[in-house]
Amino acid sequence: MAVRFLTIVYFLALSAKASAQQDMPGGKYATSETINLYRNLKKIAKTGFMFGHQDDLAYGVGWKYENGRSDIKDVTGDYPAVYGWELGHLEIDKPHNLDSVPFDRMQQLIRQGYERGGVITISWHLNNPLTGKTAWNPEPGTVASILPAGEKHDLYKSWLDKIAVFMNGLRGSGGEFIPVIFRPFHELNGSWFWWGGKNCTPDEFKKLWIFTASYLRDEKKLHHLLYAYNTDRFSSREEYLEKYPGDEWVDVIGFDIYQRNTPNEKFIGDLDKMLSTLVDIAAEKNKISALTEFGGNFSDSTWWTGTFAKGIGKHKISWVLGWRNAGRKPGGEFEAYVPYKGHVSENDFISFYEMENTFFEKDINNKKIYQKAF
Ligand code: BMA
Repeated sequence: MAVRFLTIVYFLALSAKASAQQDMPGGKYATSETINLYRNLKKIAKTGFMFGHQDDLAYGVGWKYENGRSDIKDVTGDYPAVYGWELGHLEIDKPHNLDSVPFDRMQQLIRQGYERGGVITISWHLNNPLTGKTAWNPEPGTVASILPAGEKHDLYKSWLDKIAVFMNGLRGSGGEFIPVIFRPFHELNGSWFWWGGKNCTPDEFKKLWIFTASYLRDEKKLHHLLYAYNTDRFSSREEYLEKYPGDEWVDVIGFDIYQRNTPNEKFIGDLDKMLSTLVDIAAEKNKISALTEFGGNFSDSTWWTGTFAKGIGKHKISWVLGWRNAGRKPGGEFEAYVPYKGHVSENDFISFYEMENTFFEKDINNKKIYQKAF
């Protein structure tokens, strides 16, 4: 009896191992930290979601580059679990990104976040390679111009070479590569970026995506990247998948959502509906799902528990990323999405922090997410 029981346990263990072994990110030769991150991100979604913030360690409302400071930490006493960073203007050899974050400092802050066990995700508002203007210059024909045989293809490759240098510079204290969830060509169904919406065909977009991911993986030998495919608000599964480049080239699927003038009740419904579709697609394709960027009703003192947590509900997503706390910008506009000390929703954010299914650094620390037994 005992022998038979042990035999069954042995075969169960073997088959669990075999199926875990098959669950690999698209980057075929991914480093072990990257593979562990990929698998653990999926596990996390079963019990809750991690909270992330763009540029969290670089600046907040009313401060810049104070070592160890973070608006999230000022409010909760804890750091976020996910750190978002942005590479726009690396391609044009600027020493700092389009939001004035110096790239060398960014690398140090990425390392700090990683050493504390945080997850790193990077977006790229790259300039328009055809016109030399910004990412928001939706010149038709731009995507075609950078595909192989296009007039700007070599220029685009030289931009990817710079991305590779930056990514290669991301190492942990043991010399290992710091895994990065790379999120290029985001909000891909909107018309405001040159790669978005009707500014290119689905076929051109897919070719651009596959060229980019295969160039970074096979030519530049980057094996510590996971790829996030993401739209803005969408209204159907078909719309969401219109430009999906294929399972081999995508590890994470997500979308960005800003509440703007939408009333809370409607926003809860919108979020719930889109997350249902997203999570269904992720389950079908065995991908990680995430709310890759969000911004809510910032003047509502109970928005976190009263609206945001309700919209997320029980949907199985791995993380959410609040966009940057730029504060008062040079043009006079105020921009912030997560509470800072003294903000009206500070107390409600603490209640949100204390919810069982929201994970911050203390929930995922000691680099557990990069280890096998999570
Ligand atoms: C936008 C705003 C801009 C910023 C850009 C890229 O949504 O936050 O101020 O330059 O993202 O980070």
